[in-house]
Amino acid sequence: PFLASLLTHPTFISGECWTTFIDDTPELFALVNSQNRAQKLLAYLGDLAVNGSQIKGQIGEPKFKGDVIVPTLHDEQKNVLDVSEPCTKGWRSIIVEQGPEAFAKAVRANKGCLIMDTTWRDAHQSLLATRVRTVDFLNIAKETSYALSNAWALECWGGATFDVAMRFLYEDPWDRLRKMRKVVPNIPFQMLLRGANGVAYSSLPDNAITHFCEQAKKNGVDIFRVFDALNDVEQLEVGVKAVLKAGGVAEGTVCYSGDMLNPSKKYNLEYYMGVVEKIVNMGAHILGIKDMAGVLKPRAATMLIGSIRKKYPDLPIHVHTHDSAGTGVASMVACAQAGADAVDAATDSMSGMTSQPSIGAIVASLEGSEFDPGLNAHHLRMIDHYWAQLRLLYSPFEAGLTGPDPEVYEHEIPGGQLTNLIFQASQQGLGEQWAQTKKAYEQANDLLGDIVKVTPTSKVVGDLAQFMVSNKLSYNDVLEKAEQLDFPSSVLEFFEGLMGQPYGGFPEPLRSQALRDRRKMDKRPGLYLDPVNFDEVRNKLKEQFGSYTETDVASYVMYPKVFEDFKKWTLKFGDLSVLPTKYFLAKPEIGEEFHVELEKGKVLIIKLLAIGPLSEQTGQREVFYEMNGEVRQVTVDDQH
Ligand code: 3PY
Ligand code: ZN
Repeated sequence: PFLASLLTHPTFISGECWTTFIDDTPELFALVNSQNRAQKLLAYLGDLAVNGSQIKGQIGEPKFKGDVIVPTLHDEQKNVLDVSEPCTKGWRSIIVEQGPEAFAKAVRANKGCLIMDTTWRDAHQSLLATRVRTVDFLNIAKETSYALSNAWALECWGGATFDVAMRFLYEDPWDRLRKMRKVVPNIPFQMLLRGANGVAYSSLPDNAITHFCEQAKKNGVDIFRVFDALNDVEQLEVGVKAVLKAGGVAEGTVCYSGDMLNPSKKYNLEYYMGVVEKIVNMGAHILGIKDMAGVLKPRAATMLIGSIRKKYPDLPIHVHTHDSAGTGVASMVACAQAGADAVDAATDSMSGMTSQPSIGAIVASLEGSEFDPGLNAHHLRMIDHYWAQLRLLYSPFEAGLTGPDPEVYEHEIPGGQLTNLIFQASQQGLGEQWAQTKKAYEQANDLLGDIVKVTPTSKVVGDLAQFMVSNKLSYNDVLEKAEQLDFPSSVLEFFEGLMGQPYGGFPEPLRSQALRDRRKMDKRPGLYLDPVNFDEVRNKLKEQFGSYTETDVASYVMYPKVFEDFKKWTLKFGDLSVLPTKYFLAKPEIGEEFHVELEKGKVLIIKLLAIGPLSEQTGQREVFYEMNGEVRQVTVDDQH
């Protein structure tokens, strides 16, 4: 078709000046570009048709086979709400027009307890292995801008979504952020930043964090929840300072671990109040309390939030939890009553268990009280109809949880990790081993000195637990054989000090016996690491990929190998974020027609016609598609 367009183009026919032809006729090259994209897309679809989905962690095909229906919202007079343009009313305007301090003041002055909806980040991270794709947020974005216009924020970025987007979904996380921002201009966007670890699994040079936060703010993040997995305030401060420099709202966060109500436990009220004081002194705008495992019982919530509220009457408090033991709603209600300004919840069909507690349940519990979050319960239910379908569409990533797990009070496994570990155990057919893993996790935590467990330290405990189970090592075996054992690399990194300093110090002699002649950092790692040479990175990317953006630079600095692999993948298959999830995860039926919008106004109508026989000589198959009425053929290596 390119040649045909060229040969029939009037300028070409007229034989006029060829040298300006290229510049004056961009439509031909746009055509080549979209044909290239279409060809790459077919390469992916062909591969999927022959070899099945290669998406890591996918078991089977989606349970949802139909077309996802986007619900209609109604206003108070029961008229259909026009959502052709996103809603413009919401808390974000204060951040944009008056800045972070004004936002902090305004939310503190607000009477009710606001809600942050975590559906776009933590809920799918904790239930569906972080696999929800950009297109599925965008399809409900405008409706969400109305239904949640009075929300504190949408948590929609950071945490594991950053690397999973590139690693497993072949999407650019920055592109996701920019696209979401366009269609939700009114609700603050919140991200999760792992302090000096950025969105990676161990510390990076300080200037990497500064650059990352600057880019995140520029591309659409408003509020940054910054935590350190060990509550190491020096590590935390690296993140908070970077956010302040970027002009973002800094939510300095203390991670809640153990059981404050139990006097024999390591982390008590005094400990938490000490960390809070340091966070306040850092200049954070908001205080975050992060209960990553869902072990903050309602009575502890009352005590903790009540004490902080009493000491800091002007400090906005925002609480995060998981519903692992089933107490999430009760705890969040207790937080609201004790003086929290905002609590976290997820849309009903993506809530509960390892996810956040249900938004509908919290709204109903606070309705009509002085803590009413000010959300429209009917609109929330409509949005949830969409997510109920999506939950089934992503069923291949379910961990198969069936109910709350009060054992979390013992093992303290964070929500996101719990599903991951169950998933791994079930994938290996090790149901029995799962009970052992939970026990081993508890023992591994004790061996490491009862540390605060959240990414990346939770991975350290999890890796040690799996190491103990697979090598049949008891607690005592680890202590006795430490000098001979080849510990997992995350454990060694933790012992080196690459994740910061644990409260109460490292366990000795285990640390020295495990490290042998490896280094020991007794200060924060950023003081040992050379700063990133950004010009060097830019040159490297230009050389390797021809061009780069500043957000590519940030991705590369955070995850060099993952970014390179992602770029190579897109060179092969193009930008797959446009493909509806149903056809990203499974092949269509023969003859089934579907649409892909490559870009605005450029729609491909695709139909799978046939999958050819296996060629004994080449090990390949021909796959035939119809694309916008033309038959197209792709040759695919059969991996079976
Ligand atoms: C993350 O760091 O990704 C988390 O969700 C921690 O809770
Ligand atoms: Zn969480």
